[in-house]
Amino acid sequence: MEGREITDIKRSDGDTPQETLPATDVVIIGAGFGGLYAHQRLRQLGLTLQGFEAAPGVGGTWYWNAYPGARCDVESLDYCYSFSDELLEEWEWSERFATQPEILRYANHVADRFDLRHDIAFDTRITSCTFDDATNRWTLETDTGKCISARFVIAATGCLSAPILPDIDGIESFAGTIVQTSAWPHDGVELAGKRVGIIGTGSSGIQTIPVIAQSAAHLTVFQRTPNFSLPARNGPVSPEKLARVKADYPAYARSNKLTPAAYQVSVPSDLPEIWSPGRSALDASDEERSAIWDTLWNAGGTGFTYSYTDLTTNADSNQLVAEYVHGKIRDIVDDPETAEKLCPKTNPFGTKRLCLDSDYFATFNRPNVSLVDLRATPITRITADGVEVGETVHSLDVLIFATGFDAMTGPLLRMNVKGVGGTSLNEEWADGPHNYLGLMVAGFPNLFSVTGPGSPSVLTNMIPSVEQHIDWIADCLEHLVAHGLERIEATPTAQEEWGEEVRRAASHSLFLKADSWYMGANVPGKPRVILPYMGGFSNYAERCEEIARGGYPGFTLSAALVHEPSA
Ligand code: NA7
Repeated sequence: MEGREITDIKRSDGDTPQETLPATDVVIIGAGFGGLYAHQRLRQLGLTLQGFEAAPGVGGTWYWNAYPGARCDVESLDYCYSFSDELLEEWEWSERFATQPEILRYANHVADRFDLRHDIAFDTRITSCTFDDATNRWTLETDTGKCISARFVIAATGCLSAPILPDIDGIESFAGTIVQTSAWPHDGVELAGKRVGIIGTGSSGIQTIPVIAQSAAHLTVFQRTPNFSLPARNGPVSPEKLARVKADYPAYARSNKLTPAAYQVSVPSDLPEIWSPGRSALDASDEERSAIWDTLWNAGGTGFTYSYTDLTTNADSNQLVAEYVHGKIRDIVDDPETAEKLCPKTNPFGTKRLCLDSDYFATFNRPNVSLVDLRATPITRITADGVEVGETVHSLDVLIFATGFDAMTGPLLRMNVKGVGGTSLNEEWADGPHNYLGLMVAGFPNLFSVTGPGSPSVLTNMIPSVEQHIDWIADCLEHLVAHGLERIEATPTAQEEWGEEVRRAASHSLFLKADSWYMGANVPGKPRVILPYMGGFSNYAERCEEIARGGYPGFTLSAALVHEPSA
């Protein structure tokens, strides 16, 4: 079972009469941060636009993931658009790490302020995209029976928007309420006083577990793999940082784009003087490391990971930091057996998506929370009553799936994309994604993906990253229009070389050792390859710029129709 099956999704039944919408220059798929900015930016080019969005509203991932405790783990002052100085100045974030409702309000504010909704068809999912080589146009179909022809398609479909439900025996027989964190009902789920179970302890599980534990009668956490998590230490936005950033917000936001993660992590002022950037953890004494890690642990956020340069490239440094975090877990969790089960030992530190939490480990000290170790005994089946693990049935009223996504490739592969000669993207990517710069696939002209596989995307601050991609795509379209060009596509050679570059950039990383969604390892049968580009955002953005300035080497640009349309 996959996708958002348990929510009410309309599906084209084949009998639905197709309504043909007026042809457009550009179709923008998705109205998350990427799609919204695409509307704003492309509108200035004078092209006709038609957007489609599966959800009833804007926000993308922040629309769907409305589970209790959902929060961004990039600091809110950095997690914002930089295209408008006024927008930067007027929006006030209330917390250091913004909650999902606040981020969704921000997305809605942007949509209203820049009047971005009128070209978007909501509640509409794209079910197929087919390229016609004769006319250089894409035909897209929707689950509402609509059909549209477009010169260009921008897939702003998100990286974590294709949820997966595990194939567990008996799932449909559960008599209580089943809910996914990735499709959480906006009118809430009644959890107070209920026996709640949750499967999954990735970022979503780790964020929601402490909040749900506060109201559930009992919360049973079904854990297959423990995860590394750092304390967020959330709170109000720090007045010092606010003053520093607001002194010249546009300059601050622009400088985010000059960094490897599109994000400036601030070093706490009380960091011991012995710390200096650019060192290996192995060059520090035990005392130095502890002092530095204690300070960064107490400061909260992802600054901890910037303590030394080689935490995710050197196995010995990684072991040291893993042991440090295990020590913290053992300090926090009262029951030694539970603490041990919560210590991640199967994946190197920081190589699966590192989580930020608010009292996650301490939650296991509550009398109404229990941890079930699925590594010791896997789930046998789901029954009407609850979840059966070995011989034990855990009776539940509500069962929550926080079981992740078919990351990065899933959203594109679920759209039934067919390029030149009817070649399917699913076949082209059967052994993993192939593209140039994470932006275009050879054989799929005029189709751009936003923060897709092969781009830095999920390893960066996503809003600056989507802005960079959309700006590049907009400049490219402007170039095509200005030069009377009809079609752009990546060359197979450039695509192959980029694939090499993506592999090279990851080759020294311990990421390759982890069973993570970065590696496609969370989806049965998915090829095991590194999905994001690890060469750093600023280098990548510079490379994209250079290619645009140089007249798009690695792409074939055609002036007219490649083939005359048949009569
Ligand atoms: P993740 O990080 O992919 O986590 C999914 C969790 O679900 C993870 O703990 C999985 O265990 C668990 N899982 C998946 N299938 C099963 C089955 N069959 N049985 C038991 N447990 C299972 O997804 P999230 O939504 O938490 O986070 C995704 C990203 O969103 C996150 O990284 C942030 O970027 C925001 P496993 O580790 O596979 O053993």
